[in-house]
Amino acid sequence: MERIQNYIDGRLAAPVSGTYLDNVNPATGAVYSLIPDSDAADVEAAVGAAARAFPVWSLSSPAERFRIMNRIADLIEADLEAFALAETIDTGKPLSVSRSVDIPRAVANFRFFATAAMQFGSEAHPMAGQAINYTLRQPIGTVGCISPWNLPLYLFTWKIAPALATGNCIVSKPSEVTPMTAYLLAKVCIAAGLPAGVLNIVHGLGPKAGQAIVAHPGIKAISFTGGTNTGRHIAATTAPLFKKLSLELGGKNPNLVFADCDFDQALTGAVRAGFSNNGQICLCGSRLYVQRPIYEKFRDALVHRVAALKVGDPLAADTDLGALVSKPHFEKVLGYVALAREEGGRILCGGEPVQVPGAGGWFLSPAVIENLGADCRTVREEIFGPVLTLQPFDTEEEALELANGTEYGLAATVWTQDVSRAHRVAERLQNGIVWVNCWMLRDLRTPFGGVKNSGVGREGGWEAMRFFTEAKNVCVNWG
Ligand code: TXE
Repeated sequence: MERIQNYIDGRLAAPVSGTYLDNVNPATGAVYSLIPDSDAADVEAAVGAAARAFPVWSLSSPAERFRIMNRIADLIEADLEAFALAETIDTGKPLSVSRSVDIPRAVANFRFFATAAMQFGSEAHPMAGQAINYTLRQPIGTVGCISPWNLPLYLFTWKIAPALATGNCIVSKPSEVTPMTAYLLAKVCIAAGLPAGVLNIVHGLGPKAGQAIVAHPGIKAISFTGGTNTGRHIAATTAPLFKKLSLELGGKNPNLVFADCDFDQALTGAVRAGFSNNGQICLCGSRLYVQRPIYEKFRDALVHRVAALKVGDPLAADTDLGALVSKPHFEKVLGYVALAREEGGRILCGGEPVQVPGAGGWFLSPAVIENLGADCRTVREEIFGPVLTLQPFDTEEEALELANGTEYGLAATVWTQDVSRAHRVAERLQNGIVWVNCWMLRDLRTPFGGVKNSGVGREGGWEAMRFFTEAKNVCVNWG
């Protein structure tokens, strides 16, 4: 049985405790590897390594960081099939998705922020005849990056890349549910010649290894993606330590389809937004609102499309939806389908366990549920699975009230061919991201994050470069 290792001080290392946790393949339900059950001792070693590496790494040239980050990207690309297979076995998502989305995006993260390192600058403010102010943007020191299981390497590198590009050293922890691609990344970093201690990867449980990272006084900033409750706990831990904090949390995203939309475009978009990655993306459009004149036609066409999605072996080329990521998560999602029934929902399709021949894991048929009011828990709480709620609306005002009516505020999608309505609605939606006539169209230069219970801070582009640097104003009097 393969034993995943931590990556500390430039070397692969067993956990200090010597204890390991099972790593399960969700498509088969079988343990297929072991991950370190790391604790504060491992984090302490990682923080020490990062502190030793910081003086040299922080003064490395942007060109050197550009070179080595692109080398890492090259080596991931060269081994894309192995990364994609590891991602699929860890997460249960179709291999076609790992191959076309997750791993290429991790490569893009390194390349994008390698280039940002070469372009990143700051501003100066002259005081005519008297002084000049200039802003120094300097790396923070050792930063903590903690990521979730849904897009493992994609979200892990989305944090690590800007932290490296800005000259920081890192103590990171991927989700214990999906550790394998981070382990492969550690091997790539060694092969790429990343200096020892610049990046450290500590595997293990959130409340144990993760908490040790969040609470360590030597770690000056935390970039976290995960559940809202966990984010709340991390905020409470870091606030008294005055750490910089970026929280990318949950979402319960509205998808507004107006009667004047491009029907087929909106229909395809609604299926993608609702069921990509089995609905296990914080950006998924899990609350679908359709304007009444086209509601029944849209509903029937949607149910037909969703019912045709193939749930199956993630390794099969024609699989649309693989396994959910774990048994506990499968049971959580199934619990919400039962709750929807209790709340008066009409299940139009799906919501049932699926027995996939030859696989023993956790598969669920994608569900579309109507007749749930705005105050239902099924409509208000993040399910994070293949469960889409559907409701008609009449006016733009009503659509905005429904869309803004939850504690979350991450992403919203609007389908309309009325350009004025598009801008008017986008301005009034309480979200960090609004897509019009598209979904998940991503430009890495743009700010990324949510409002309300969807998080604090922004990732992406210069926002990420600024998060991982301190701005020092130097004022030189020459008058
Ligand atoms: O998140 P967790 P999980 C939502 C989604 C999902 C729920 C739980 O609703 O069902 O969150 O998912 C680490 N100190 N999103 O279990 O538990 C943990 O080990 C430090 C939305 O993935 O928050 C893992 O590495 N770290 C989200 C990471 O935090 C701690 C994507 C996330 O785990 C910790 C994923 C602690 N006390 C889930 N407790 C999005 N916005 O994309 C846990 N961790």
